[in-house]
Amino acid sequence: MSLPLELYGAHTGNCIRVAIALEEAKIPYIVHQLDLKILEQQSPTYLSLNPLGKVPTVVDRNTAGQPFILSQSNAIMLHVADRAQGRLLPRTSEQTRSLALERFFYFVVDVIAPSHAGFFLAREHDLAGQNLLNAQVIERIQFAETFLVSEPYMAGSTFSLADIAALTIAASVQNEISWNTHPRLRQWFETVVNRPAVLRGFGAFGH
Ligand SMILES: N[C@@H](CCC(=O)N[C@@H](CS)C(=O)NCC(=O)O)C(=O)O
Repeated sequence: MSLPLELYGAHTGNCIRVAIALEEAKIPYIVHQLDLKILEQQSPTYLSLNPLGKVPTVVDRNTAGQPFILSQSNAIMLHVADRAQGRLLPRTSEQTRSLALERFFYFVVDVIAPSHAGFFLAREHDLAGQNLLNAQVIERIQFAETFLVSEPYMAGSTFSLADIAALTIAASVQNEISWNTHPRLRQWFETVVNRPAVLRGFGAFGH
């Protein structure tokens, strides 16, 4: 039997996406919670795992106990999907898998990345820049209404990594989304946000 995977992180979107992926994949894991406010991510012990001092980091050990370490949330999600026997990335055909990756990267690159950039602009008091990026984020989330015209999930008939990426960013700006004019998006959000594994993933770091 393999050892539980160890997830180091905090209550941030990058870490929560990983926790949801692990929950959906039914992979046993242990949480090591870091307090970013007191810079636990800069402790020598943590830096020995992730020299960049960022969260998340996972330590996945083989049966002999040898550690395999990853510290990019998106790479971790793909690693989890590889172990999830099709639960997070469909294996029915190359096209269904590629479409799931297309939509996953849409949310990661075109929505989550500008949202992070807006966060840094706000820290520099560049409110105009932050507002511009924030408007782009909302517009692009709402564009996902078109992904849901004939399928219930972001990349087709089954829940995938694309839904995990979409739902954490949608949850973080849910008061700014025009739900009434995007009924499919609303229906999708209400369904996925209440999945038991998603609820457990959101709660993995407290709150
Ligand atoms: N590329 C990394 C980014 C990780 C990242 O920026 N993590 C932030 C939290 S969302 C962090 O560790 N912040 C603490 C710090 O910068 O000290 C990933 O997606 O895993």
